[in-house]
Amino acid sequence: MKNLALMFLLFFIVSSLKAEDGHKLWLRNQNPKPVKIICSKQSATLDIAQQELKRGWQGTPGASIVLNIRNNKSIKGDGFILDTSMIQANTEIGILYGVFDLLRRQGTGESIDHIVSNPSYELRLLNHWDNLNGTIERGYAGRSIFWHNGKDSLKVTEKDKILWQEYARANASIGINGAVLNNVNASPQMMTEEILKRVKAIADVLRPYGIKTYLSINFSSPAVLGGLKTSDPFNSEVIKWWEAKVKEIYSLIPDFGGFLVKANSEGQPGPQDFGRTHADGANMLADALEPYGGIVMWRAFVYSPTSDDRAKQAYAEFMPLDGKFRDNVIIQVKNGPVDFQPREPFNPLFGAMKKTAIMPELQITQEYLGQSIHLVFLSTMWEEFLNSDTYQQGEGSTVARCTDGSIYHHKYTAIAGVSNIGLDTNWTGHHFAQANWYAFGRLAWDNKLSSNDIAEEWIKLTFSNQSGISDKNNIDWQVFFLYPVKQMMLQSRETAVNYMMPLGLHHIFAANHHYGPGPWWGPKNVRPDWTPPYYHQADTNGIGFDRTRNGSNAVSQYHEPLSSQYNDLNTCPEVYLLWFHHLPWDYKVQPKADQPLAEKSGRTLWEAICYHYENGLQQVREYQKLWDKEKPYIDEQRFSEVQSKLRRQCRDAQIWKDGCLLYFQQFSRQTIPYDIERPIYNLDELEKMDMSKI
Ligand code: GCV
Repeated sequence: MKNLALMFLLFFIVSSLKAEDGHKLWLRNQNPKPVKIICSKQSATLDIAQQELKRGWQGTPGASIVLNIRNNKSIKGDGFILDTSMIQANTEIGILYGVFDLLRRQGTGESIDHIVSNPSYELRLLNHWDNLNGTIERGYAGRSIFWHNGKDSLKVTEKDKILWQEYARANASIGINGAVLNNVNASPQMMTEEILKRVKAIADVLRPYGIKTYLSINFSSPAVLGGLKTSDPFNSEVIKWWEAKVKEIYSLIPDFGGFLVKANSEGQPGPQDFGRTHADGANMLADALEPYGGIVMWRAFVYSPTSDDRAKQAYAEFMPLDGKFRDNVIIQVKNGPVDFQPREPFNPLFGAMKKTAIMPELQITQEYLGQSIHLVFLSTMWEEFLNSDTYQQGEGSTVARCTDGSIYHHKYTAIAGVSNIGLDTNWTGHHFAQANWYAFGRLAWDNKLSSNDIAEEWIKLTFSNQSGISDKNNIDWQVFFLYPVKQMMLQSRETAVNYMMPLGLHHIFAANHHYGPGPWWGPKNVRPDWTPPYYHQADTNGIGFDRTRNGSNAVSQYHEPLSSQYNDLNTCPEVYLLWFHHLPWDYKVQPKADQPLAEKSGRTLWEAICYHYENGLQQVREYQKLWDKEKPYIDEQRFSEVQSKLRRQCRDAQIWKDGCLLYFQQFSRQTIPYDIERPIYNLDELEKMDMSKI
């Protein structure tokens, strides 16, 4: 009888699951109820706010809600106050954010009782690494939604506009308020009149959703495009060229946000080409933008091929410039000192640059984390980063507090995420990669949110079949779908670290594409800091990069007590062991009671490495089993697409494990512990494999 009831319930659930392609993201607006809206003002943004309420209302049918723009001291910037029958904000966009938050709460079953919500960062931007020919650098979800190639590529079509509007809506729903439309490896062509006209068309669609448009610029545009003899930021003709260009941009886009600049990095031109500093270059552009309220986001992603340690360079180049930038310049710093690795300590510039505004740059697109194939929820990584204590102004000076205006008071606070979207129907290639877009927006709005809450919200909004989470049938859904899937998401980043680069290993990817393993890849004609052996330093004596005081001394860039903590093997967190230390293979990994991930007492480093790789692989296998069990709770299309990606992730995790263990074993000269499953690939076949196509 019990079985019959269960079968009936499953049949009911399955038959009510409509096919979904993921295009609607977390905004699925199922069965809205009628609502009365009272709003005394009219504008494009308020019209959208009202439409959204009608499209998604899940509260009492026929209830009334007042949209009230009235100043209130407890509301900051575009924040809002929510009550069951009123949304209050200082700005129109604040009302729209309030509407989306109210609908989100209705969808997840959270309370709506006098909520005051203010953004952590004033500027919350997506960076698109989209090229003018429609390709996307490190994009894994199809081509650009902004740029196409071929004839008529600049013609703005209805299809373009619909997509841009959907994009703007999704961003507004999570509080994102800026978009840089082109790659930081920027083409000078970006500044041509015809391209700027298309930028204007995009800006016009994004504007009512509160999204400002920004552009990446190429520092040598005055010479390459303007025909000047130089692009020296001190040259008066160059200064005039930029002033005229900025004027032209603002005549088309009056609320244009400003420029993002990658200068003197990975071959991009910059002020150092003319003997000037980053500050000289940034300030020249900042002066041109200042009369219009525009800003410059100047990236600190710099490293030269000759340095002894790439991880030290941003700090070395930028610290001496602290206090030399205009107040409309923000230094954009990647979370870690190397490059968006599966795990890095925070970049020591955070908190250290006190007289200059600093903004974190996170990577939503999974360049180094399995691209659009592996299921990796990045929120836990960003939470770990934001909560890292820099100690720069005493204990509790977390990266979040050093960048959001709590500790230092600069003109702007900002955060950016490198976008993972493209023309794929589901926007992000992998259905679960949508959660990373969502999580970035939520954390940019509130940097104290937990990944647990973000994951739970996202699952409810993205997969729940019934509206109104309080429905009693949902107990089954919560126990058998929500909680296990949430656990999988929360664990997934650690899993990827395990099967890719545990214990502080980093940048051991195969060449260029950064997908599969390539710890062996080190051709003589390639600059060493682009090859894995530079980072893992494995030899018969041991493995790891010595950044202690006896090594590159990168530890000195961190404030005490961190500097000594990282320097000392007894206190260095295990997760950063091989980031900061070069250790012998038989080093006994110390148990550290306060670390949840601590190794078992008495394991050698070699054994610990082996178990991490094995655990990573086994964890992905568990996800595969878990997902298969979720079939009754999810529509066929999304179920099978995720299932197929998980199969590939399992195979790739196996390749990572076999490749890394067999390669490092040549140096450790020790057996892989016998309770670990044996490799199924040979090292020589892996070394020959094209790791971008595994
Ligand atoms: C846009 C890494 C990536 C590059 C990227 C660069 C950057 O090196 O591999 O594709 O270029 O970072 O952030 O500028």
